[in-house]
Amino acid sequence: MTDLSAVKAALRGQSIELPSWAFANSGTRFKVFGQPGVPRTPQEKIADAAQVHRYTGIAPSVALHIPWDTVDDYAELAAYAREQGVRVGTVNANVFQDDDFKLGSVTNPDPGVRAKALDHLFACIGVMDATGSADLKLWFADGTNYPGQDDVRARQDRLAEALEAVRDRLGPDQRMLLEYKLFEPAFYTTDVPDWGTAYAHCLKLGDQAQVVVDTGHHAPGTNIEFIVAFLLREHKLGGFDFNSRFYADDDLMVGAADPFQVGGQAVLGRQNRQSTPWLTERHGYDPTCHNIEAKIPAQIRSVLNVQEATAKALLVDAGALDAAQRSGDVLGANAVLMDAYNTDVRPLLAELREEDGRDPDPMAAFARSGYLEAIAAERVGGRQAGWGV
Ligand code: AOS
Ligand code: ZN
Ligand code: ZN
Repeated sequence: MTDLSAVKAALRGQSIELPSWAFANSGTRFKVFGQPGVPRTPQEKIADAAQVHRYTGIAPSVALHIPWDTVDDYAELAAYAREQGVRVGTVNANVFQDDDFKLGSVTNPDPGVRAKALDHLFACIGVMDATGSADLKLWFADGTNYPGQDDVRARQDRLAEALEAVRDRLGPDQRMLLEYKLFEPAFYTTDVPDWGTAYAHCLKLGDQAQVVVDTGHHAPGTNIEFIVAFLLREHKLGGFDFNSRFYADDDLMVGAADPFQVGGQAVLGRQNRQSTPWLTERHGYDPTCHNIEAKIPAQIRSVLNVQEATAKALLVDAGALDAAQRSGDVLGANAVLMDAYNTDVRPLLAELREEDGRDPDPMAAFARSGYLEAIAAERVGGRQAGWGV
């Protein structure tokens, strides 16, 4: 039997970090569709993210992307976030949008370009110092497009050198989170293509380095639950970029392609007898591609999808599952999971919100609030996420 008050307590401890750039205009290389009222400044992105937290209660921090969120005074930005009821979270480095980085950033064959990339990573640590952020997220677009283009092994050496320099610059309470991605924008080799590569680098770097699992960054058929279980066991799971993945890295709403996978990962967190990753403070998600749907409601929907998956994971009867597994009862073990997965957790979550003084239906409450209409009237000239900012 599952103790519902313990489930609620665990859900109250959940926090999901929102990406600032998800609130700006975004799109694909084919077209960026503008939306009315999109933020013009980092402050407006934070204000929008704060709306998601206001209606869900589980999105209390906002990840920055530098230089997309460049401001003169980062301490002031952090204070502004606090006034809005949220805080600055992970700082995402961007070493992929400068002409100099055409052949790579920290793995570029040119030492001058590598130094420039490293300087940017150090600057991001400066932003962390000023905002109180504990985490630096590193995703590199580095790789090659053609066999023979560069020395793949030498690029690993350059990567290791840069990562060590970053590690040495971190404060004692700061972490570096290394994200991997199978392909794109490089199409022949990617310098951090998979969890194994990220893990190998992080292992050498020590305790302050951990791996980020972006759920959209794998080949079709990859068992992400296994990766999560492995990294949890090694204490190397730094966080998630929640994402969907119908075909490749689509950055659509969390769980849109495979709701069971999100739940499965939460379950694995429990099976590993650690708090689920969703219940730690350090995870975020990265849906940046709300091109055709309104951004704030899409973020609310994503956050709620993760919350529902978490609730299902918490409802798994751990005792029954353990007994079934130990006795080799394959069907029984699977049935325990499916019982939890098939539970409609929406009434439980509505009750939780009401107990906490929130509207039981965050989507409807936000729609009624008039916020979207207000920003559409107030803000003119909102920009695309990053590019040109
Ligand atoms: C890119 O595919 C990654 O998911 C990164 O997390 C990236 O920094 C983010 O999507 C913003 O572009
Ligand atoms: Zn990502
Ligand atoms: Zn991605």
